[in-house]
This record gives sequence, C-alpha cells and structure tokens, in this order.
Amino acid sequence: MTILNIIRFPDPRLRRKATPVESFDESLITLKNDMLETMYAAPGIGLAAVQIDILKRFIVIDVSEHCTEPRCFVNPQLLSHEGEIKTDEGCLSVPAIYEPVTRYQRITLKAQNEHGEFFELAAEGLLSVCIQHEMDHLEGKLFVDYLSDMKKKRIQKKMEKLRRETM
Ligand code: GNR
Ligand code: NI
Repeated sequence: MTILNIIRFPDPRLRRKATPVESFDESLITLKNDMLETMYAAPGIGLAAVQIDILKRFIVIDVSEHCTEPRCFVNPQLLSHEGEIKTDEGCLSVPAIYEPVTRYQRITLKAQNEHGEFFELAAEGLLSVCIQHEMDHLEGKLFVDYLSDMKKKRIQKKMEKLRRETM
C-alpha cells in the first residue's frame, strides 16, 4: 500500500471538476486501499480522489471511532436532503483550520461501490456532513468557500506562509 501526497489549498488543482468513474477494474481497488491508508495516516475521516490529484468521482470515508468502518462512494448522487446542521469542519487540504459550516442534517444518496454495484444510503450527522464535504471536492469546492472573504483570505495567507516554511 502507498501513502499518497495530499494537495493543499490554495493549489488550483483542487478547483477542477472530477469526472465519472467508468471502469471498475483492479486499479480502482488499489486506489481505494491507497486512499484509505492515506486517510487513516493523516489522520482524517474522509478523502476525495481530487485531493491526491486524481480527477475521478471517488471518495473514501470512515467516521467510526476506531477506524473500523471504511466506506467508499463511487459516482455519488444526492437524492434528497432535510434540515440543517452547523458543525466545525476541517480539511486535509487546509491543515489545522476548523470553522463552522452549515450543511444538510439528513441526506439520501445513490452511489456505486468499488465493483460498480449501485446502492442507496440514508445518512445523518457527521456521516452526512462528511459525505457533503467530500462531494463538494468532486466539484472543486472547499469548505473555506462558505466562509467570509476576510476569513478565507486570512486562511490563504496562513497556508502560503506554512508552505514557504516547509519547503
Ligand atoms: O478529516 C476530516 N475531518 C472533517 C471534519 C468535519 C467535517 C469534514 C471533515 S472531512 C476531513 C477530511 C477531508 O479533508 N476530506 O476531504
Ligand atoms: Ni476535505
């Protein structure tokens, strides 16, 4: 297995739109395993392929306490949503920043698994928030886009400084 490099805000590559997964082959299983390993090592509760420079509609998530419930969503589509929930969000592409974002409390979605089989899922709370955060990545959207321009600019400055210091 391989730990992959996670692209950081404000890298423009995070702004590209991911394209549907069409071939369900062995390389997708490898991608799933590598992304899970990368996510657990970070550590994080979700990772979109866009974050590791792969422009595919592919997401892994594990919101369980002991990292025992890895999930994978291929070509996810939101079917319905209900209510609102405001929670602090972070992103592996925006390290060490946590800010409140309002999301849907409950969602239902349709997706495929790594073998191409379709399934539907109802999610609420943290899982719902995490799925919405990851689906945003597929559209080139980041949680900092929901913040005020002032906050976003401040975070961008911080990230650019961090980059200079670690290069
Ligand atoms: O690790 C992560 N934690 C998190 C916390 C609250 C809301 C969303 C997330 S997702 C994030 C990992 C990540 O950046 N996924 O794209
Ligand atoms: Ni993220």
